[in-house]
Amino acid sequence: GKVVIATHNQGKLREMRELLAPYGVELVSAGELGLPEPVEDGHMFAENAAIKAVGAAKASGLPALADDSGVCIDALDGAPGLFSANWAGPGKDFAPALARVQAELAKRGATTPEQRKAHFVSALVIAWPDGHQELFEGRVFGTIVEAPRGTSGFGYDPIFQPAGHAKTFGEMSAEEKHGIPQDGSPGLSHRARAFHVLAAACLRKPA
Ligand code: ITT
Repeated sequence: GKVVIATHNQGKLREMRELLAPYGVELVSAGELGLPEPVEDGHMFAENAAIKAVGAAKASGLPALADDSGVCIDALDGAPGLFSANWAGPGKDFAPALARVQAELAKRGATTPEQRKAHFVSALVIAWPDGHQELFEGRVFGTIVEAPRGTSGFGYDPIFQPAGHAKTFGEMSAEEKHGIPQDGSPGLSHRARAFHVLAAACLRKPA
């Protein structure tokens, strides 16, 4: 049956559709259903993902999948973390958020890659209308580069370079950022890795 993708973030929605494409699940977005954006007042990614998934499942009567994610920077004690979307401001223009990251790192004298370590987290919750829910998480470690590079992806992608790679997420194609998770490997991005665990637990590829 149908599954609601409980996000209002277009970049995320595109990636969630791509990651679910091999499974032939019929998807409908929260926006298409006119579902409201719930208040995300949890203290962990998993809590916020549950708020969004349970809210959408109850409102729609369909199973709903939500992703709560963000970038955690070691030198900033994990900021922006849960507040990754908030740093962008209401216009959702990411330039100010990227500039703020650089300013905060400069304030702390963090110039070397070692001092600029960061990781992305994705918490996926699938919830059913009766309130049952399951959580799957993925993360990817890397560094914050000194100046944005690339225009692919969304959010903090132009300033995040995953460990062992020469490109930022902003310089990668969607396929590179996902890391071809469909070949049985866990994938590269936090979201691809979370979907890899979700798929192993609940999804079957059509024969
Ligand atoms: P929904 O709650 O409607 O899903 P949102 O953008 O508010 O949309 P979050 O609260 O989970 O979602 O915020 C996550 C933020 O973290 C997102 O806005 C991006 O700025 C950042 N982020 C998450 N995943 C990312 C990725 O793969 N690449 C770049 N930035 C990412």
